[in-house]
Amino acid sequence: MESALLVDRRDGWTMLTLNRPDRLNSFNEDLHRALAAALDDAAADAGCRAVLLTGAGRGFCAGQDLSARAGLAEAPDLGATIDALYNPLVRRIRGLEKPVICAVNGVAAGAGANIALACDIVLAARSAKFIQAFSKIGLVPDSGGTWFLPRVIGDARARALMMLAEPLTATQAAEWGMIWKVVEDADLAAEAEKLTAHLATQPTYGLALTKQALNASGANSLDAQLDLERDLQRKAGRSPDYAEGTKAFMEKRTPAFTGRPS
Ligand code: T3D
Repeated sequence: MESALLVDRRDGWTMLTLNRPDRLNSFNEDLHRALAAALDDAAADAGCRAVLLTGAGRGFCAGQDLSARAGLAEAPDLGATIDALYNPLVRRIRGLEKPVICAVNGVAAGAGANIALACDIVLAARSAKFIQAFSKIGLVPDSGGTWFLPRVIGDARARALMMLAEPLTATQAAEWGMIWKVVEDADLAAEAEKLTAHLATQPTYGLALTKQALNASGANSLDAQLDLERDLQRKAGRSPDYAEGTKAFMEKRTPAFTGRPS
């Protein structure tokens, strides 16, 4: 049987492909476990300096695999799966000390849409759509959606998307600031790989500190954030990449970053 997740280690970065195309890459437990293990491997591997997440086939991810949920004799405890699988996934992506790029190659629905939003930089194919599908089956948006979406597109738009479950085109998502960029379908894979390969040559430690600052900003006052920036900048200033970056600037050459903290 083919693996639910394809892991492709490239030069300095790793591509993770959700691989259940006939179920639009919806999540079952196998896929959750494989993705968690692959993200942990990427975290532990100093040679991996960026991660690209995408989907196989015509969809990115349709959220939870509903075939495991329909027709059950007893109501399932969905809080338990959120606790055990979805919340740890979002925390892994946000907490990974390297950039996570998401290439949304097709429809992203339910948790699939919100997992894309948890990534650091989101590119989407022109034909892709984002659907907060939860209300269609009586559920609440999860995987951080109610946290991410009002922050990135505003409360009014987030509420309507979540209550109506209408598809949002990739073009509109980019216009609303929900994602970084829309790319023509035929160009998505190459563009996402190029971007990830570029990020893998950048000052990984500094990017991890940047990610830490951005992750904290949603809950911090300006004062607290200024203090955090000071503390993180102190750490960045002691990194070899900062020494290399300033030296290369003065020598008018491209810096050769190692990505290491020391
Ligand atoms: O349960 C918990 O643990 C709690 C956590 C919940 C997190 C969640 O994500 S809840 C939300 C779950 N997701 C959805 O409600 C989305 C369901 N899917 C759709 O609404 C539609 O498939 C799409 C709008 C995403 C795409 O529509 P379309 O017309 O392009 O494709 P399709 O024909 O509906 O789907 C293609 C196939 O994929 C189809 O199978 P078939 O008929 O060819 O054998 C369809 O059943 C299957 N599929 C799509 N989404 C899912 C799925 N199978 C299982 N689970 C799915 N989520």
